[in-house]
Amino acid sequence: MQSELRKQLLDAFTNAGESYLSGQYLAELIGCSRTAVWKHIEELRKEGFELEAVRKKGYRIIKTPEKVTADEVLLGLTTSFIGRNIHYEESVESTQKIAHNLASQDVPEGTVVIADEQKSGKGRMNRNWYSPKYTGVWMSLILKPNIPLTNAPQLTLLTAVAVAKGIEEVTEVIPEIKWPNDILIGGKKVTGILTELQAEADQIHSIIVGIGINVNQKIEDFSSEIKEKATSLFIEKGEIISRAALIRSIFKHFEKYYLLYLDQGFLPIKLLWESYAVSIGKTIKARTLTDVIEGKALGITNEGVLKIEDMSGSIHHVYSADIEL
Ligand code: BT5
Repeated sequence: MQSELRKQLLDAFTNAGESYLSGQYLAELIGCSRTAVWKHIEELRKEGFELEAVRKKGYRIIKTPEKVTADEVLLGLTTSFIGRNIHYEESVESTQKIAHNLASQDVPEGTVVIADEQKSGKGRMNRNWYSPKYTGVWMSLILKPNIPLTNAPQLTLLTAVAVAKGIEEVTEVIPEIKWPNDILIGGKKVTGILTELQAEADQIHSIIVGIGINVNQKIEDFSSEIKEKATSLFIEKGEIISRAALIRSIFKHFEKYYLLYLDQGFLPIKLLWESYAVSIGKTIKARTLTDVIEGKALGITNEGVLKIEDMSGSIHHVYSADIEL
């Protein structure tokens, strides 16, 4: 985790924008010695930040590194608790696994695990999630909402809205959401969300929301298994996208919607979700663990449950499924 001093330093550079900050000013602002400021600036340089130092003016950051380290995400982050504690690793098996461990150690809500590569990224029901190095956003967010266990799936839908908004803000491409956990562009999957729980009886201890976004992959980077059905923001937009900027934007939207949700419930999130929904009104096939239901997707209930009307006119409530459009 980042030291408080480092966070304050990055916040100061965030607020300064293009302006220079002197070592003296930073030391006074943060309440430390100029040597301590200098030491942290040297560490940022080692991480790949380029800082310009001008005599009598001070420092400013002119280039950030390729990785999505905690420092790079924190520079420019405007949230108050989502993503404020970042656990970054270059390569992991799965960020979900690390987040589960952290969650049981009582880390603050909003703590996030971010990796530049996952060697065994997880999808739902033990499926694989391809997470190659430096090309995507692979992260797990720890939440501790005081909500009934049965409402936990609503957080998958809330996350989908926050990610869709983030993608839209950073790329100007408008994605679509496929219930419950896919974000698509042009019918191809760009993001998957995996929501897992730590709970006792019907009391939620933590919710771990895993988010995987294909950002800078080229078509040839996808394995043959998913080539036909996956896409990346680079493929759709035609330019390299800053992963750190995307993460910051998602955190900003997530915090706003999460606070709204805790205050007002699922309804406002439902309306936002519907504005991105791709399957509503269409004929779909829903594969649940026990059944296949084919019919018209009518929408989601006020609780976030999918409603399907089959050929005989019966209405089915679907809590969890894979959807074919
Ligand atoms: C998901 O599962 O879509 C949830 C994916 C969650 C991944 C994140 S990354 C950070 C965190 N740490 C983890 O270990 N996981 C989470 P599901 O709906 O079951 O979809 C899985 C299916 O999507 C696979 O069976 C493939 O067909 C396909 N797939 C795998 N990797 C993909 C990728 N990178 N892009 C698009 N599709 C992919």
